[in-house]
Parts: sequence; C-alpha cells; structure tokens
Amino acid sequence: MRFFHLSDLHIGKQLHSYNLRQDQEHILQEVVSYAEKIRPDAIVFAGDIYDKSVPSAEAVRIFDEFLTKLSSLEPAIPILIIAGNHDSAQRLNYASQILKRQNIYIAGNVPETEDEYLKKLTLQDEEGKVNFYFLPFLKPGYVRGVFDEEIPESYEAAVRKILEREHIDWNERNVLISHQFYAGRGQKMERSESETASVGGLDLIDSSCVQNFDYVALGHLHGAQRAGAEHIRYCGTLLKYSVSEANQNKTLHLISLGKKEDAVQVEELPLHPLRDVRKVRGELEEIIADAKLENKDDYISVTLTDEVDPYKPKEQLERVYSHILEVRMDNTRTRKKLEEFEEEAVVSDPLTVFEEFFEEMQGRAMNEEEKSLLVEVLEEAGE
Ligand SMILES: [Mn+2]
Repeated sequence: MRFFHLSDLHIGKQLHSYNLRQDQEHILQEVVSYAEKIRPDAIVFAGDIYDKSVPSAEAVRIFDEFLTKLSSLEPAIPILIIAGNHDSAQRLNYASQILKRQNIYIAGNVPETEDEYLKKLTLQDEEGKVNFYFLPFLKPGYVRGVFDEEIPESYEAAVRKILEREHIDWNERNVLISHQFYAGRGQKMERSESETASVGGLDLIDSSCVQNFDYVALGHLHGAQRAGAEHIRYCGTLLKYSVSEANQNKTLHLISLGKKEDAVQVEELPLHPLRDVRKVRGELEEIIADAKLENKDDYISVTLTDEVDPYKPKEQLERVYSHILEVRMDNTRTRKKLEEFEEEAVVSDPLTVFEEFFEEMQGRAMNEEEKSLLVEVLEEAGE
C-alpha cells in the first residue's frame, strides 16, 4: 500500500506582504499531477489545511478546486483529513457526511464524550488490512468529557489516554494521523518561524507513546523530520513559509507499507515551486551584479553588509528582484547597536517573561496551580 503524506497546507497564508495564492495553486497542481501519475492508494492530510480558523473565500475556493481534482481521479483515491490547530474543527467538518460518498474522510473533532471514538478507516491490500486512525489536534481540555470531566494532566497524557481506549489490533497494520508536537526522548526538533510558537514546551509529547503504529503521519512542524523513530514522521510543508525555511528541502512524501514485519519505505518526491524563498547576503553592488535572471521572481530576504548605508537600497534591489521580503543591514553600526541593547534583545516566551515578573512582584516563584492557570490564559489569548 502506498499513500501520500501531506500536512500544513496553510491555504490562504501570506508570506510577509505577499499573497501566496499563485504559489499554493501551483504546488497543489503538482500534487495532483503526482497523484495522476503514481495513483497512490490513499492521500493523507495531517492537519492545518487552512491558515486561519475562518479561511477567506479565496482559500476555500483553492482547497475546493484541489479536492475536486483529486477526487475526480478514477479509480477513486480515498482522501483522509484531520484538523490541525489552525483549522476550525466545526468548519472543516462541514459536509463531511456528503464528502464521505466522494471518498473524502474528514475528522475535525477528537472524541468528546464517553461513547465517542476516533474515526477509523480500513483499507485493504494484498497483505490484508491497513487501519488509519484519525486523531485531530487536541488540547487536554478538549477530551475532558471522555474522562468523566477530568482533564488529562498533559498533552502527552491526553494522547496516551485517547489511544488506550481504542481497540487497536496490533497484529494488523495501523497508521496514525496526528497533528501535535512530538519528539523522541531528548531529541531536539527543527522548528520554523512559520509555526505557532508554543508556550513553555508543555505541548511536547514523547513519540514513544505512538511507536506501536506501523506509520505515524504527523503534521504541525513545518520542516520534514523524524520524531524519535524512522516510522514517526513530519512531512513538512509543501512550500517554504518563512525565511527560516530557506534552506529546507520541501518534498512530497510517498509512504509504502509492505508486510507487517517490513520497515516502511519513505520516498521524497521533488517539488517545483513557482518561486523559491532565498536569502542573499553581501554588499548592495555585488548582490545586484550577481543576481540571476532566473531567480528574479523568487522571494528574497536581503542582508546588506555595506558599512555605509546605501541610498534607497530596496528600490535599487527591485531592479533585479521582484519579490523582496525584507532588507536588513548587518554592519559595524547595526552590530554595535545590537550589543548595546543585548539585554532587551533577549526575548523569551510569554510564560517565562510572566514568571519572572511574578517573582519580582511577589517575592516568590509561581506554584504549579498558578502556572497551569497562566498557561491556559496564554493559550486562550494565543487563539
Ligand atoms: Mn502548521
């Protein structure tokens, strides 16, 4: 069985001041072409379809056209979708009953009562069954109704407890689709600036709690990477959504499941974005002289190292680059300025900042109860 693993489409996203409509339509068309050519047995979307919980009409149209193209392929390819933290579960769920008839399976919500379970889709191949379990993005509070109004003590506990109550036959092949922050024990994950920063790392889940699955299709982190094991993976975004991703290689993940005892195969299919995101650094004159015509339309982040601030650098750069994201200066003057402000330049996450403030005001550290209350408040504010 072979399936595409995608996540974090973030349809409707802007890159700095640029609307990415054309770029997103272009890359989604490439996914459609791959689907036509490869004919995978399923296409999996591990959350964050849209960039906003209330997507624009344009974003909805783009996704609609994309889904329509995929679902009109014959023979039909099942399409599996879960909600991410950027999606609205209710909005994504809309028409999910009708879409099921089109082989589109959507899970917006996690179980909310004692008799609700994860959505599950079983597909068949020559080796037998493959069960796909849909685990949409959750926060511990979302599943309190499943556990007698008791909120699991952490994200990890919530995921573990939700999975424990499923009747999973581990002799069959099982795939989990999930949108959370997983990492192997002690593993440092690569984060990108286009991701939502988490508060104090409390959303971190040890990937060992999902290791029994034959494959775990993850969304949330925007760089493709493993979480603790070969078969627990983030596929990353199809496009570079921040300058911090300029050096990442974005690909389409094709997963092959063989016999239960065989290791999964992961093939990364190359993608060809309409415009790349690139960083260039140097003196204004040399950057202009080195600019290549074929890169003219790329999204460019420029760092100028001229000791004398050039006159209207952005206007000059626009002669060779049509999509400039930012122009920064890095010279003796700006570095000196940075040093002077170094103390202020240390930006911690809001939780740490408030903890320090609290201690200064109260003369004691926050206790656990106060801390968890604050985390809740910050999360609400973040939404
Ligand atoms: Mn995302």
